Amino acid sequence: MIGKSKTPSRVTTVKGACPHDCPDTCALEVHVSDGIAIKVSGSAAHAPTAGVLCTKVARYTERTYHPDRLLHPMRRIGKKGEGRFERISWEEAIATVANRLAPIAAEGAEQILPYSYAGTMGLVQGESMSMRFFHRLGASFLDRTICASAGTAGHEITLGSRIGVDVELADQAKLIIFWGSNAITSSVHFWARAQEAKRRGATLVAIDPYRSLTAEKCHRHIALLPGTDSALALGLMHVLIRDGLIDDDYVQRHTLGFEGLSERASLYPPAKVAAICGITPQEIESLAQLYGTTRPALIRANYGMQRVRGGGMATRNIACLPALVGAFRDAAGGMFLSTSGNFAVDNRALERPDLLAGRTPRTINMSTIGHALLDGIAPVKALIVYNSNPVAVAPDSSRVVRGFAREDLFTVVLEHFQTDTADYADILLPATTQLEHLDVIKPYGHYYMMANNPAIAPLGECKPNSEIFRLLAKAMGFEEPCFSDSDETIAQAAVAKDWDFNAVRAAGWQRVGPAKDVARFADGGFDTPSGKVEFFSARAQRLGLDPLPDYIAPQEDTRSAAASRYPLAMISPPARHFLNSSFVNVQSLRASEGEPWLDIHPDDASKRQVVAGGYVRVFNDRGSVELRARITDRARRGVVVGLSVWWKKLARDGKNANELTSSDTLTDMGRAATFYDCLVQVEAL
Ligand SMILES: Nc1nc2c(c(=O)[nH]1)N[C@H]1C(S)=C(S)[C@@H](COP(=O)(O)OP(=O)(O)OC[C@H]3O[C@@H](n4cnc5c(=O)[nH]c(N)nc54)[C@H](O)[C@@H]3O)O[C@H]1N2
Ligand SMILES: Nc1nc2c(c(=O)[nH]1)N[C@H]1C(S)=C(S)[C@@H](COP(=O)(O)OP(=O)(O)OC[C@H]3O[C@@H](n4cnc5c(=O)[nH]c(N)nc54)[C@H](O)[C@@H]3O)O[C@H]1N2
Ligand code: SF4
Ligand SMILES: [Mo]
Repeated sequence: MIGKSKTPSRVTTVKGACPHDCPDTCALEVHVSDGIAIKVSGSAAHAPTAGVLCTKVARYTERTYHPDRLLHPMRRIGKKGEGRFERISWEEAIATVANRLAPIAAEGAEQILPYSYAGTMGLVQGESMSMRFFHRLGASFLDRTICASAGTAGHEITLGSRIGVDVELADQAKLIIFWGSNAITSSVHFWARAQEAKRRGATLVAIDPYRSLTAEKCHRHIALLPGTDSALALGLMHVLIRDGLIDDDYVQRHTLGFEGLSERASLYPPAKVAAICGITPQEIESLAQLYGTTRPALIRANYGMQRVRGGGMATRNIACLPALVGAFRDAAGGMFLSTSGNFAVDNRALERPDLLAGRTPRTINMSTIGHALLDGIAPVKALIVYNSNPVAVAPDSSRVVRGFAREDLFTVVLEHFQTDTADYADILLPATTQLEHLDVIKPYGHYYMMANNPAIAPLGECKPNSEIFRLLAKAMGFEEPCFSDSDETIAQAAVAKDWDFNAVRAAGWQRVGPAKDVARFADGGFDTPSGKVEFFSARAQRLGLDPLPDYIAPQEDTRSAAASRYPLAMISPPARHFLNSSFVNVQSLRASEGEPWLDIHPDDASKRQVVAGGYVRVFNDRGSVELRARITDRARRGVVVGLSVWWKKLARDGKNANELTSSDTLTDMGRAATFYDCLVQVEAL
């Protein structure tokens, strides 16, 4: 060996795709040396990614090789919630789960409930083998409402499916309205395009109760009260119609129900709307002027305005605006909530609902999981959680915890880490991360189907979700051939029939949808029942909803009687360095966020003797949480802000903002959670 120098190992690059619940779905380049991922970077060749990743995923190796990664199956030995486990083998883990599920299934399979969301947006590691397994069992359906279902419903009854503006054109817009969207945090690649638009002279406007990172960089910021967006949209319509700023030709040819809309909007003059929203009439007048006279005008709505009782209606009203002014005539103008409507994924092939064999199990709403576990008419006896951390993220957390703590509930959790939810597992199963498994991802912020190649071998004894459900299916004696499908076969079933998944995999992505620069709705062609923008919606009427846009006040209104006890409206939107509750346990990212803060306006703070940096108790009838006060006019008067979603166990009092949020009120459409419809009181500690 003497004299021989060690040859530097070769670094290879593997094409991947970010799995997180983020509109940007970046193309990743995973740099691998000696079987170790040494760096993750963004692909320069993928136009939406443009060579840049957010700070979270740029640190992906820190998360992947985190010393706390779960590496072996485990069985609980402590009390539920205590977090004490012992290592077991895969054989024992799978046999234990199968042996516990079999008698429950024999008695009534609906007593088994999957609980999952978008921890990974991968179609293979998401709802494919897992749903085949649950369909074959006849388990309860899960209504996946925790995020976007209210906005989706409001968009659908107005414009049809969500085919948002191509992000690659956003730099051509002359006006961009960020409506309930903190793009710097939650869609940084859209923000990069908006900045380019700004450099080219575009005006940026933010509509947000909080001076978010995005709002502070916009030319204008309208800081309305939470849950009042539907009124603001009606106020804008009022002025647009009154001042003749509408595109008559577009309205006549491509919309339905203008007269009704016009009548409704006449009931919302600026003075009235200003009082509802807690803003000035002038702000409404001048935004309407700007919107009615600037083209291309793009509304970048995100989901911030739909987490309140009237969240469906808010989205619906906002979606009416581009039709009124003819903004859809421009490729860079219109509405951008999501682009997921572009992609035709064959969910039947993935999930195989035929395995239900005629059964129609009950549906349980994930946003009311606490109620389902505690007071469901028929009990939930087994819960299988994957791709989600409900003990931290679901509303009305003390109820959720009481449900998860039930001694007679059998809980299985598939995870990367021992999360707040994992602490309640009977059996805890270690799952692979995106660097370790194959997948294909349907994005919701651009026009490319994305493929992910495994870059490294699974760590420890980790297995992909798909493989875990394959093993469970086998142990339960399910013999249908689909339970033997490989991940490659599932991925091929997910993408368009005329594509070769292997080719997509080699390229990393495949663009779908219209050619660039095409104004998709310039000549109408919406996929609503009438093919038009439906100001009047018969579908809404059939659902028992108002067929026309209207204002629905928040359930917990700052002007209601309840506000005498709980006068502050609390919102808990995403923190920049976390992704929901993912990444909270990554030390460097948690350090960037500091600790669980409460942003409070100086006037609201001084009324309560709250001092900067002091701890406060935030409470309502549902619970309380201790946060550290940050006195700042980023929070408007009457609104407090606790950026989220913290791991409870990493907070000083073992709690997070969801102690305060409600599961008693759901949204007007889509049965979604009302995270930002939440009155509280604050006291100094
Ligand atoms: N870094 C990071 N990125 C994320 C996430 C994350 O947790 N962290 N989460 C991902 C997920 S799952 C989703 S769904 C999206 C989230 O996307 P959104 O839910 O749209 O979240 P944000 O983009 O942060 O925008 C929310 C903004 O809406 C504001 N807001 C709150 N209430 C109201 C209201 O009543 N009206 C209006 N107009 N604004 C309101 C908040 O103050 C906040 O600034 O982002 C995704 N991207
Ligand atoms: N107060 C408040 N609460 C909120 C929100 C808010 O704004 N405020 N936002 C809500 C929204 S928009 C959403 S979408 C939900 C999100 O809530 P969740 O969907 O629960 O998202 P995360 O908190 O990111 O948890 C995802 C978990 O999945 C795990 N995971 C990731 N990939 C895999 C995999 O391949 N296999 C397995 N087995 N596990 C994996 C991660 O480790 C992580 O613990 O939270 C909601 N909760
Ligand atoms: S979280 Fe979003 S911005 Fe960050 S790498 Fe993933 S897709 Fe890109
Ligand atoms: Mo979400």
